[in-house]
Amino acid sequence: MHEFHELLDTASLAMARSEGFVPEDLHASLRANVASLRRRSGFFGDVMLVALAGGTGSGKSSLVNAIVGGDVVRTGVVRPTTDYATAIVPSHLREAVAPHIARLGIDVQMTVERDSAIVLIDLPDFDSIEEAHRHIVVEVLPVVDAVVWVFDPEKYADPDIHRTFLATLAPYSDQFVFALNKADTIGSTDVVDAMVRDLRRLLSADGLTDVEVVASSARAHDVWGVDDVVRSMDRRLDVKRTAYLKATTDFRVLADRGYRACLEDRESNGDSDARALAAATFVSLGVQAYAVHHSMKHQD
Ligand SMILES: Nc1nc2c(ncn2[C@@H]2O[C@H](COP(=O)(O)OP(=O)(O)OP(=O)(O)O)[C@@H](O)[C@H]2O)c(=O)[nH]1
Ligand SMILES: [Mg+2]
Repeated sequence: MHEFHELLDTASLAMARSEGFVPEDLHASLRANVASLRRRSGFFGDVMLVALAGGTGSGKSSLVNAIVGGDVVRTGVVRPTTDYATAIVPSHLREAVAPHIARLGIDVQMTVERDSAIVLIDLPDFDSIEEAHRHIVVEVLPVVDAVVWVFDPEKYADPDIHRTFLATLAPYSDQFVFALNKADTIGSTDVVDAMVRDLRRLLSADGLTDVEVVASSARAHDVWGVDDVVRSMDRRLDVKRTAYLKATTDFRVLADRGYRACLEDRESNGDSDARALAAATFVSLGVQAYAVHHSMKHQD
């Protein structure tokens, strides 16, 4: 897509022009985004990377197994069970995506016979006693195209999850699917429905718009609702568009940060033409990212 390549060029230009005016971590994010998107150019829009994220024991690994229909990743009663990010790659995609996934810091890749354009990524928990787990989640979330957030009835209202993760990710609402898993542990369907509504309300208070929450049970031998999770993924996460929507949202967020950083730098160091040019380039980046995002989102 021509406009998308122009957007990457503007991002590179913003990087070059803002050197010294914006914080190094902003530069690093821009650099990583551009490099990763250029690396993916051969299969961008044909493959979608979807992570499963959530608290310990919410059933992420069980849900992965239920979605792919096999015991692919380890599940367990001893918490936490999953120690590293694992990509579940349909075999026909392996050659194209394996090197890219390895460079994202996802060490383990499992191949499954599955006619799908989705690479699922089973993450460790983010509320672990193991700080390393949270670290992995924080590293991996920004590099995937979409996330299935897996909650359970006990912890779905945990303020840490809402405040630390979801409220900061409000611009990415379109990239998310929500499962209230372990719904089988609640005896009454009325109570499950009330919890689904309550979770939807909490997500909306986090600033996430148009969310869908689906109740599921991924318990071995009592699987239900997982088809609804998959349908929610199909409805919300179009393979052709999702990677573009995610990337353009990243650039909108980074352009906004870059522009603000330039203004702050002016407060401290006074006017300069070079900085004004950097600020203007961030504005261009934001406008271009918005235009590509809008046209992808509303394309038939
Ligand atoms: N009743 C019930 N049990 C479930 C469900 N999903 C998972 N479990 C059980 O809950 C325990 C934890 O499941 P996992 O799939 O390992 O959970 P996880 O989120 O991957 O856990 P971590 O890897 O530690 O973060 C296991 O004993 C599963 O069998 C569910 O929907 N209902
Ligand atoms: Mg797990």
